[in-house]
Amino acid sequence: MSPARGVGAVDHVTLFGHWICPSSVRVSFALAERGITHDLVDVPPTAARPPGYVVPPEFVEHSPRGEIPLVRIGSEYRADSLPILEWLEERIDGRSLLPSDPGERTRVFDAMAWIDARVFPPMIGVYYGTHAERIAASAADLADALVALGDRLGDGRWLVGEGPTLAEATVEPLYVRLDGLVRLGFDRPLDPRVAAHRARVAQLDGGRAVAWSTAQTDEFVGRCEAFRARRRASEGMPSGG
Ligand SMILES: N[C@@H](CCC(=O)N[C@@H](CS)C(=O)NCC(=O)O)C(=O)O
Repeated sequence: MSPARGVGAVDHVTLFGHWICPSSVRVSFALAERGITHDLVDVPPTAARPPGYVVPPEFVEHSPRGEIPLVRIGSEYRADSLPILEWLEERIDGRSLLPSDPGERTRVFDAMAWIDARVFPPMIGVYYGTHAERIAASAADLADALVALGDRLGDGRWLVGEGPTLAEATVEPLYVRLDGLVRLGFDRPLDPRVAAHRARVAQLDGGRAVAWSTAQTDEFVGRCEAFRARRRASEGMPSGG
């Protein structure tokens, strides 16, 4: 495999991650969008591991919380998606997802933190919600967050500045699972500015690299429905509850 621009042989990039994990998708998006050649070591989240799956010892040794994504560059490791995105920018030259203007860079980091704090919790609340009331409340919170995301976009094409940035990498995992979220109870209309942004991001190299097939959406929905059923059964709730 030939190294990407700016990456020396000793700085080869390896991602330990999995397509269903939103945090891994952020990193996969950025690697593809920046044209960084890398290896993928597929490490499914615990809940998605097939019987007999053996976690790679290198992952166990270097992942501080046992979470994907984990990235290795040369002999160094980093965990946690947002710090990984920043570290990749520092370490790997070439196509960047950070503007050169310091004020705009700050706006990108603010947008990333805002998406993580405001959009992701209700998104996770929808798909891990066990009971109808919790799912509906999360769907309402997610709809509000996506209107706020639309306000951030305004009539712009990108979240910050004139082109895609790490803010797009941060939000893309929501966009790839949105069809699945609708099937899992996100029954609110999508802000049209967000819908247009989603379509724009899907056209990027990064967006194409992490897009889900119908089979992947089906698997995501099936896993979440099975999780809900197991939870309800363990709580002794009726299955419709
Ligand atoms: N804050 C972390 C969250 C990472 C995370 O929650 N990863 C999940 C999978 S999406 C995980 O590895 N969970 C542990 C497990 O499945 O055992 C990040 O942004 O990278």
